[in-house]
Formats: sequence, structure tokens, C-alpha cells
Amino acid sequence: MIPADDLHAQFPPDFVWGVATSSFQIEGAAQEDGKGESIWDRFCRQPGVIADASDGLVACDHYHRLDGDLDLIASLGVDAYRFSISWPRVQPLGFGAWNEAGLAFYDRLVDGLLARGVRPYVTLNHWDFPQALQERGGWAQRDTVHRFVDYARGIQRRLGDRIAAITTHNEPWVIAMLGHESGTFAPGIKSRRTAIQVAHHLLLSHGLALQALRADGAQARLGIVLNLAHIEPATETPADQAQMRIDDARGRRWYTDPLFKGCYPQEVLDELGGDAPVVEPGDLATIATPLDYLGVNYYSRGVASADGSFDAARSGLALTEMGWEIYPRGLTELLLTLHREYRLPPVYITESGGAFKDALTADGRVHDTDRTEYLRSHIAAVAEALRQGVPMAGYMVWSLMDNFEWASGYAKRFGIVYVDYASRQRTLKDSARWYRDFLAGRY
Ligand code: IFM
Repeated sequence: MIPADDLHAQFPPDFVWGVATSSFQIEGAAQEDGKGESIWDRFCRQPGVIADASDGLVACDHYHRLDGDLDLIASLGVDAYRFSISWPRVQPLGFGAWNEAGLAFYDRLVDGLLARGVRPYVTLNHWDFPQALQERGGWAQRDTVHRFVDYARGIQRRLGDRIAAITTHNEPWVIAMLGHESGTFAPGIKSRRTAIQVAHHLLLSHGLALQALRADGAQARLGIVLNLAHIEPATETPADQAQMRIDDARGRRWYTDPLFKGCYPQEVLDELGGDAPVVEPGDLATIATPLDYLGVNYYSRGVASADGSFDAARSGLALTEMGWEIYPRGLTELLLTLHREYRLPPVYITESGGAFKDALTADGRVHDTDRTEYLRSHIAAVAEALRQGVPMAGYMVWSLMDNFEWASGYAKRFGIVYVDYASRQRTLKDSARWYRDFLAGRY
């Protein structure tokens, strides 16, 4: 165990510490300065799909509060800020004409970060996909892959000389499965077959984009971000063990095997039968184009039980407001599994954090000791993976500030900065103060 007061010293000086957000969750200005409609703008208008019937029209109003937010980021002492670009803000239809006002916003964001000594980590697709492209079939259409490559090249042309990293997609599993199988996220499609094809096209577009960006002379490091859980069996019975293996293959290896080995897990292909994706010759080699880094978003473990009887609420572990078990050891285990199975590039934890019941108290502070402990224990879990040889390169807190938590709306607060949604005023929570002091080397 690493003593709590010695945590910072466990990391090398070039380890990258950051905070993360995404465009739709914070920007607002959804209909301004020539921005096109995104599938999330459209989805939020459907009755009953967002818990508090909210939307991203104003969100944290980041678009209009850029300078203040840049100062806020810099005040934390982070090395990096991970944000995403709203594709329809910069290319309203997802193909054809570019929107200069949208591009200029990201120019200001990138320049503002650099002026404050913070490295920009850019994600191209954090879900706010152009509605016009959805109407042409979206990610289910193979042609969308080429539209994404054009978009990636356009962003590199504009920002590539000033950004540290480009992530193609954030959490392709979520886009495919929640967006196209359960339909609980935009675009709200409910078809397993479509979801599987979407996952393939996301991976293919990732590989093609990497190749195109490198051919164009990429200076930024290029990678992808996956949401991964460490899966454990509910019991040691053979049935639960088998369930663990298939859950892990469906949720994790369906993405990591093609990226690192150029193949899909056979047991999942067998299970899919006629729903298996259409894969053209050469696709898998393209998907396996070497990464400069892998981004891992980790929030909890998964527990596999063959009869589906496992209930997180009764597991005895503390839960976040999302109902997710707090399980830092799973992060170390996950990283060790990846390290064992693949030849890994540098790995960043690109998201780590929790939603907790936060309240602004009379002293003007938010005393979120649960979040501080969450961050501390997960950073310690990364230190342990590093100690055991995993090539860890960075850690980013999700999220810089409270924001639009997709189908959960604004009630779930993940920020280390509190946002008062009436005034949009930002207040550093105690966890932000702790992170700032930690980064200053005080813990
Ligand atoms: O808020 C999301 C983020 O957009 C993607 N990863 C998980 C976070 C918490 O649910």
C-alpha cells in the first residue's frame, strides 16, 4: 500500500495530469454561430428520454464563458485539458462546408490553453454527431467512415500544429450499444445487428483516420478512448466464470482484440451468428493500425452472474450516485489484464471520477470528501499498475465541472467544480482544492 501522503512521488515527472470534459456536455450555444444540429440536440427533444427533461441548449454555457473557464483550468495546475470538438459546430452537416465561427472557437480554446501552459488533448467524436449525417444512415452506413476521415483531416489542418493529442472516438461501445442497441442514448435506435455494424464502422473509421492523419504529417499523438471495466464472476461456479469470460469478450475484447491483434473474439462472432458485422477484406488490418496511446475510461467493475441475480446495491461496496460500485482495485486489475494480453502503447486514464450528492454549504464551499477519496484511491490504483510495469502515461479527472450527464440530465454531478445551473457560477469543490494541492506535490 502506498502511504496517502506519498502518492504524488509515485509518479514520474513527465506523467500527464489533467481534467476532462466534452463539447455537448458543457458548451451550450447549441443553435449559435452557424452550428448544425447534432443527434443529441434532436434526441433531447423526444419526451421521456432524459431523466429531468433537460437538454444541451445552454448546458454550462462554456461557449460564452471560455476565458473564465480557461483560467479555472489553469488555476488547478494541470498539465493537460481533454475536451472534444462538436463536429456539427465546425462542419454543420458532417460533410461539405466548414463553419468558420465554430473553428474559430476551438482556435481560441487551444490558444488560450497554450497561453496558460496547458496541453490540449482533443477528442474528435464524443457523441454529438451531425444530425444531417444521421439522416444519411449515420454510423450504420459505411460511407460515414469516409466522412469522419475528412472531418479528422480538417481538424488536423486547422489545429494540428498546436495540440498534443487527437483521440478519434470516445467510448465506441457506448455509441454502438446505448445509441443503437438499447436506444437509451442518441440516436435512439434499437437493433443489435445495427449496433454491431456501427461498432465495426467506428473502429474502421478510427484506423483510417490514423492512417490519413499520419499521411498528412500528424504532429499530435494519435489514439482512441475506450470505456473498460474489470469483470469479476459473482461466485466461483463454472457458470459464473463462463459468464465472466463472455461478458469480458463482448464489452472489452470486442474493441481491444481488433485494435491490438487485428481480429474479433471468435466466441462473440459465434454468438452473434447472423448479426455479425459485415467486414471487408483489409478492414481488420486497418483497425489494428498502431496507436500512439490508449485512453481508458474506468468507473467501476462489472460482476458476471449466469442467472443475472447480482445486485450492486447489495454487494456491500459503496456506490456513487450513478449506482456504480466504488472499486479502485478493479482499475489496477484491468490495467494488468491489458498489459498481460497486449503490447500496450502508453496508457492514459482519460476519465476517472464519480457522481456524488453535492451541496453548496453556507460557507460557500462543497465538502465532497467522498469524491476526494474516490480520486485518491483511483490514483493510488494507477500508481500500483505503474509499479507493476504497465506503461501508464497520464490521468485525467472526469470531470472539470458538473455538466449534462446524458440521459441522466443535470442531476448527476461529476465535476470537481460545482456549477450553479441558475447563475452558471462555478465554485471549486473541496475535491478540486485537493487535486490542485496534490498536483502541487503536497500529497
Ligand atoms: O459523462 C460521461 C462521459 O461523457 C463519458 N464517460 C462516462 C461519463 C460518466 O457517465
